[in-house]
Amino acid sequence: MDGISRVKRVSIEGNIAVGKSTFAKLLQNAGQNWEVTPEPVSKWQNVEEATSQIVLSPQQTTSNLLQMMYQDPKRWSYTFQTFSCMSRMRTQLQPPPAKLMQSRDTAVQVYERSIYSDRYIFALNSFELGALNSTEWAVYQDWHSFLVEQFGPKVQLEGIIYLRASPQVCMERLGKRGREEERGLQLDYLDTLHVQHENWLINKSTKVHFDHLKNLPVLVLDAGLEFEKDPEVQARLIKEVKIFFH
Ligand code: DGT
Repeated sequence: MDGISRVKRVSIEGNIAVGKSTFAKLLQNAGQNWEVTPEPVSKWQNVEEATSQIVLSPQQTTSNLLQMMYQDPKRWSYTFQTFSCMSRMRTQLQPPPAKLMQSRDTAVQVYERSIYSDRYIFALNSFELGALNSTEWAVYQDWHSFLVEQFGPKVQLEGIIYLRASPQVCMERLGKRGREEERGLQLDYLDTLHVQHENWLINKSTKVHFDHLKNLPVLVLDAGLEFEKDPEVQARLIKEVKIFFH
């Protein structure tokens, strides 16, 4: 087996503000054999800075696509999904760092979310809420399937960690962190995203289109626990992950 195929690729999934980044940092610190690639939220908050080809004229302001999407979902959700999925695709296509490939023990590359939650959580939800119309949803699915099929094993995962918490708990955490763009978010929206996560990862009732996703191991962790500041809870959760992906 070569170095790349020995590295397991795992994504952390869960509702907005459940604590994916916090948990990812814990995993990163849990050992040499774990590498985390954070989600590029800052790219969505400043599109031009993220795209090196674009030169701004002095009058032009930068685009905060996250904010635009929340302010006018019908106008901007499709654009948002193309950009978020493209940035996730880029992340998943990057080869793992050398230290993981040289590792003798199980090495794990961890992503915060994935091209699969882009589709089966957010794009699907946006379609069901009417923020993507049926044409946009069809076009999205067409290029998404095409890219996943073309890239094949390079963008496949070996597992998912689902940080599961009630939408109420996520709403509280969202309020505490106070991200400007999310100010107007309502509990209803987190409810719909919670249902999408449950349908995909627990009930398995979401219709997925890729064979490798159908039997993907999913580790469900109780993220309703206050793990951010409690070292005992952290140690317990990390142990569960290590046993699962041994
Ligand atoms: P964490 O670490 O669990 O607190 O996670 P967050 O909330 O920092 O990260 P995430 O991925 O749940 O979402 C970041 C923001 O971007 C949040 O306002 C939701 C939004 N977002 C992320 N991905 C998508 C997407 O594919 N579509 C849409 N419409 N919104 C997205």
